[in-house]
Amino acid sequence: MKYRELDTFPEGFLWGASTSAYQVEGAWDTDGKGPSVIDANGHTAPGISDFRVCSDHYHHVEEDVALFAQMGLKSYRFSIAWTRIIPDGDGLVNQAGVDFYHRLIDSLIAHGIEPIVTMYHFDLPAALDAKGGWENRGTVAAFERFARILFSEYGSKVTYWLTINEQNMMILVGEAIGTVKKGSPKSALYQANHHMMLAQAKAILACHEMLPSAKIGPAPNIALTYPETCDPEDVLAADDFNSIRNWFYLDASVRGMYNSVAWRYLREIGAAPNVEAGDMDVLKSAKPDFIAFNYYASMTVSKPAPEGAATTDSSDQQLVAGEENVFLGVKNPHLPSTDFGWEMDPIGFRNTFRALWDRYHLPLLVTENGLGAFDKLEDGAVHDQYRINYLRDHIKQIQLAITDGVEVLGYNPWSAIDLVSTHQGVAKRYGFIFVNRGEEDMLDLARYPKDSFYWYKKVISSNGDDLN
Ligand code: BGP
Repeated sequence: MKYRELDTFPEGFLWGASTSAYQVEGAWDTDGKGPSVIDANGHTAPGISDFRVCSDHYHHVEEDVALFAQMGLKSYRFSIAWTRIIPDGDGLVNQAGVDFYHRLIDSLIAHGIEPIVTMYHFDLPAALDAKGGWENRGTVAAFERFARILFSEYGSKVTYWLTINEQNMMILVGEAIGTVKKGSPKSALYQANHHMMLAQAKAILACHEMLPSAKIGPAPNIALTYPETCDPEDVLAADDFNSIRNWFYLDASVRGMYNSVAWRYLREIGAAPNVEAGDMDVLKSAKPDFIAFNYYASMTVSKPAPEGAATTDSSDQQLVAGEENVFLGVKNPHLPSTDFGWEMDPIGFRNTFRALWDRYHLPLLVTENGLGAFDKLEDGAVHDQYRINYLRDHIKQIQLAITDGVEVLGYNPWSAIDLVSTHQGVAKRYGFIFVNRGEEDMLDLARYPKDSFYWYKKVISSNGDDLN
């Protein structure tokens, strides 16, 4: 539908930006921090940066927050490294780690920036992993304890809480992002998923009990799936993939029930988890206040390949290959791709907003969206017009979604500052601020605002009116 006039962005819209602890902080073993699965897996290929130094945000925190304030950010979405707070995941609390996030949060508040805290973004403590990780039901209690510590430490300063970042990607493509061991069987992954669902529910309940005015929600990666054609079999395959990739996670988080199509799929592949008596009551009783979601692009699938034809699992958050008897990932011929092969679909953003709103009727908070590109520093500047175009096209679609009647709380694109990508090093940059380092050569780690920084500043100060 085309409108003659668009609604404006609401007052108090959270124009922000995002990062995660393990990708931006560095200082991987500083001040008592324990190793996470990412540190322990040494998740990196030759010539690709590891996560030991990243953007060294840990040692540049005041400078970085001052730059965020200069950009005019109203919110900053970051994650807390579980291993800074509790180095082995369930033992003693590390005061230096606790103090670091107090410093960060205080500095944000002093600059008028709303902190949005992700409690867990891919970096499970390695010591818990050694005891079975999320497959071990004991990790649920460890997470609840960690959550309660965060609420009592930071609850008086933080209103917006996100439980688990991209739980769906950890299950579907965990090998690519380094959160699970190679060759983990699907039955183990989906058991881990059930435990994460319980852990999230317990955190939501604890948040509501301890902090009555705080707001908490899940933060999956949600991307609407299109059928390749109007062949009913393609439409069915798209519906199946939407259930398996998107609704399975949100139906459990919001409605406290497992999506029936996804559940049947799990039984079909022998991966339905063991659900103990009372588990579903816990899921049902925990009600999120909003849905946070990360969106990069839509997906497109067709009916599954004929029997015997080669299909592989998804190889990346955005590259979907296919699964025997279920669907086949295909390229969408209508969409351009980034330098890294991720399709770009701003209209798919609006489609995704509408689908989420229709299904759940909860306020929506965008916690990631952005363009990974090979940026070049030239005479102290980075001319990233391609990123401005990408962000502008997506912001226009948010305004259309708002006009459609969707309640949108804010937009926090990835990433506030350059950081290390999940599996493609520092060459794949997303930030508004350039960090001067290479894959293995740390250079001087100096910060340079990119053209997109100045453009976004105008967008924010005009509350989305000035997108040019
Ligand atoms: C999301 C993750 C982020 C992030 C982003 C970009 O899936 O939540 O941690 O890195 O995608 O992905 P990548 O770094 O692989 O380019």
